Amino acid sequence: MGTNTVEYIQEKCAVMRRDVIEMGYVAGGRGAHFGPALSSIEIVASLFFKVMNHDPKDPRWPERDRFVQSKGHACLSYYSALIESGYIDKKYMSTFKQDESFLSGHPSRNIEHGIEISSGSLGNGFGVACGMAKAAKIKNENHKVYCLVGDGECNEGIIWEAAMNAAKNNLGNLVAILDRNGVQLAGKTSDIMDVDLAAMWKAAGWDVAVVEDGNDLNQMIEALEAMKNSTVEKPHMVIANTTKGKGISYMEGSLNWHARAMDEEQYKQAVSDLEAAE
Ligand SMILES: Cc1ncc(C[n+]2csc(CCOP(=O)(O)OP(=O)(O)O)c2C)c(N)n1
Repeated sequence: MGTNTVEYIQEKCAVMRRDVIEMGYVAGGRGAHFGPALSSIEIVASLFFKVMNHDPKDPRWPERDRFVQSKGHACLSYYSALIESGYIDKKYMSTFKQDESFLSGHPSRNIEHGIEISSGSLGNGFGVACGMAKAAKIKNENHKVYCLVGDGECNEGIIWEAAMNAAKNNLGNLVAILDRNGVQLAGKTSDIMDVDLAAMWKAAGWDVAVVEDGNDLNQMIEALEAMKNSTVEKPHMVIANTTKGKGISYMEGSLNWHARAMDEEQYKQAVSDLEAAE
């Protein structure tokens, strides 16, 4: 995956945004987490199409890098990456959130389709990712563990317990990415817990980098590659400033599109926004 050009990954991002809209619309009245998925597209695409060492044809390859989407409610960005990289056939898109589908509203462990762990209870996936990195280190395995967390998710106590433990264990094989979109479920992140996240992660003992625009593919890839190649024996944190709902005019930065059902008119507008951007 490491040889893909930025232009190629940019095209993948466009297709992934379209996949998010198609799957979310299929969910009908059950609704979908559109905003959290759309802010994280460039983060997930950078990992799956450039940074991570993995093989969609061999999902159980022991040396594969692991990805954990701790902000599991944003599963549509994860599913779109798994679809576009070949872990999941496109025919399953129409089953999102339907009864009996493996494409549930939060990721459910399914190694054959590239889903390493179940997640959705905020903070939990991050704790598991820290444990996976520690296990790899104990077993002298060379793969890395990448974990996507949300900024609202950092309000969870479990995050800090796991973060301090990862630093204590010098988990240089762990790279977390914080999707700093500034909006959580119940409001703006700054209105709920107004903290300096970079300072907090540094204080917890992590190697921290900040990406000015996490929806800019070049910036995202550069930061992730730097952390991947870093020899610093500390867990790594990339804080990516992003826009919730990125790419859809009426969703960008909105408090209304954390999760909800999409009607036909909104669907048509979303498709037209994406087509205009191409
Ligand atoms: C333990 C737990 N508490 C509450 C929730 C409900 N919940 C789902 S998403 C969310 C907000 C997450 O915000 P953030 O981490 O900023 O992610 P974003 O949606 O902005 O990407 C909340 C409170 C949950 N999933 N798990």
